[in-house]
Amino acid sequence: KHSYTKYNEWHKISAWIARIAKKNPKLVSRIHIGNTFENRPMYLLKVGKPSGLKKAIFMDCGIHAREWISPSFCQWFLKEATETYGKDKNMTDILDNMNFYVLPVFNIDGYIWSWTQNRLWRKNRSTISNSSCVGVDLNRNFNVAWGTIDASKKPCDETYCGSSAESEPETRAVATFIRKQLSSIKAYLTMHSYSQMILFPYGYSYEKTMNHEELNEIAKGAVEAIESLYGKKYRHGTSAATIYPSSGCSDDWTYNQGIKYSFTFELRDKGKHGFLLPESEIKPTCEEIMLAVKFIANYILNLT
Ligand code: 0X9
Ligand code: ZN
Ligand code: ZN
Repeated sequence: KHSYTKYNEWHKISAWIARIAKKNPKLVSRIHIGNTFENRPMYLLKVGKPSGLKKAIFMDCGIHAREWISPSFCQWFLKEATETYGKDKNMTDILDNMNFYVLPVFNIDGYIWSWTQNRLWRKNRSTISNSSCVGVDLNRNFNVAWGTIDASKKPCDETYCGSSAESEPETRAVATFIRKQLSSIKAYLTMHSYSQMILFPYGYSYEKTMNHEELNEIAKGAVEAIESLYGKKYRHGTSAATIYPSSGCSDDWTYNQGIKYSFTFELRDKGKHGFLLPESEIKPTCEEIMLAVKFIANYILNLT
């Protein structure tokens, strides 16, 4: 039986992805969107009751290898969706009226590396010609202000942005899928750790977006929902002003593609354990983040 309160190795997550789709055929399906640098298949889980034209929310986890709590949340989300659909009124409402596209692990090769070779690995595992260093920071590889701020052109750096925007197969797979589904995708959520924040565009500039006030209100509501459960305080604000400015990030790219509700979550904790968050904190973290995701889903649902 799949454990949602332990960190799972990739081979377990991969088997679970196949199983959860098979066990819930009326609610969950598996979509192949591409392959990683090391040629592993990347699957999205599409969650929602099938019906005609529906809004959708795209959510990814594990773009950075070492941020293990992030894939744990995507797994938890699927567990909650499949176990409470038809029982919990709000979850039923949400999944009757919209789809979620969930990518449980964005950076599979890096995730495996963080289990087997280097727990604090961040990047993917692509090899680079003329360099012995490995890996591109996938959250610097999107085609938005690419290679400008807090991004390195040096392959040995942690924030190496790649040889060009979307140079990496993982980035390309996600960007291609989102471009194809732009008419339905209303919100984009990307899960990171750590520091307890809900961030929104821009990250590559201190300018405010067109709907800055609205994004701020949504993020505020989401952090209040989080605090209501275990009292954990998350900060909210633009990426540039709240965490630090950076370029080539997925949330800014989706925003500029027209997905006006794009958020980056930085999950627990605030540095005591950092990336090495103990397994005892998986359940409470996932529970509080569920409230924030449902808050945003309800907001999107109520848009006319
Ligand atoms: O630097 C990042 O990629 C994210 N933080 S992390 O510690 N998980 O690496 C923050 C990205 C925030 N979004 C933008 N700057 N657009
Ligand atoms: Zn991250
Ligand atoms: Zn602790």
